Amino acid sequence: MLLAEDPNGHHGGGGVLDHDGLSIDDSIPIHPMGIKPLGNLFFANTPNARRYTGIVGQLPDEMILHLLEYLDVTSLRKLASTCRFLYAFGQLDELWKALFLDFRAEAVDWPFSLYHEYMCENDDESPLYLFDRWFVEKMNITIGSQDDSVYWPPDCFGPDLFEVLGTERPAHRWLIVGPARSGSTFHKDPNATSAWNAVVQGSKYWIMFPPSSQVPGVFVSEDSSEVTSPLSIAEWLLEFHAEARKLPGCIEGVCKAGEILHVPSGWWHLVVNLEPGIALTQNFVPKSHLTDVLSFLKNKPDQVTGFKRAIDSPFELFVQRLEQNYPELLNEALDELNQRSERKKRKWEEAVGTKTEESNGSGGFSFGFAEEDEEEVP
Ligand SMILES: O=C(O)CCC(=O)C(=O)O
Ligand SMILES: [Fe+2]
Repeated sequence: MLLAEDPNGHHGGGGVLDHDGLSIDDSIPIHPMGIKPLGNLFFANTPNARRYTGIVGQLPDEMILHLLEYLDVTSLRKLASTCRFLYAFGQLDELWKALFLDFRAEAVDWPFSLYHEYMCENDDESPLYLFDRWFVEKMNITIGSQDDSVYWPPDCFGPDLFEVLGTERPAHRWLIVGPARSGSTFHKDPNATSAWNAVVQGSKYWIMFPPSSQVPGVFVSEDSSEVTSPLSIAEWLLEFHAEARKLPGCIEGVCKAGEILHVPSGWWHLVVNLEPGIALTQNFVPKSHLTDVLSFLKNKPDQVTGFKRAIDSPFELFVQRLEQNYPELLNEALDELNQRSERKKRKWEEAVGTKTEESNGSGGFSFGFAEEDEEEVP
């Protein structure tokens, strides 16, 4: 990067016209900060801004950029104000994107009175959202079928098989409070669990897609361990909503106070509060998705979340508890798990050609699509 003064002292307009009547300045716009490609250095007779950077100027551009990645917002601002050359570096989107994304992931630990004040007064595009995982303990309330219970999980979902883990089950229930515009960006719920979400007050807009969908504007790493949804909810809605709602399998709607929404295992969802609201949510493992959960715990141990650190193998613990409480269900689910991995193995062998047409009798090479609730083949 060469940062030089524009020798003619102008920034577009009034330049030489070529024979099509187009100004050369129009076709190759001058960089707003006067930055020119490094090759120009050899012919430049204008001042090179690198000269005024002191010791930093001795480093190659790539290394300066790399060093700047280590700075926080304040240091980056200060350094960028020391000279024109560093100011230009300090404007780079990549640096700010990294700082901004960190900032967005920030959590605060506030008393409720302060959060309530914030909730009533903020105009933020993506307001802070309250997820309290310890509300039962803090409020000393009872949940379940006892007489003094304040609520009980809806019966229609059947037994929650993670209950066999008792106090060793991963985090599974939250009280959610937030102002209008707060919400949850696209995600799948943890450990292939299902969830229900009950609106107590307010209303929520939901948009959901089946597990194997590619949601526009949401980037998933090859092993699906990382989901990057770089836009805020409002930005996603402006940029991608129209396109996304045309996709097959898209489901959207509004849940009002007193209504409960079911999020089946593996479904993508984005949620936004249309007004200030309170909700309760619980993650659970229904019989119909036991195989998905066992498969997740077994095959993606590095992506398993919410278990206490002391639990070495959530998969083994779950299998052991199911053996004691639901032996038949466990056998069925383990059989299904074996069948799935056999199917994957066969598809792989067909794809890489280790099986001949004769031996597999399938007519040769074919790519299948993952069944809807089947784990994607990494
Ligand atoms: O109410 C919300 O923001 C949605 C929370 C959520 O993702 C869920 O219940 O699974
Ligand atoms: Fe969720």
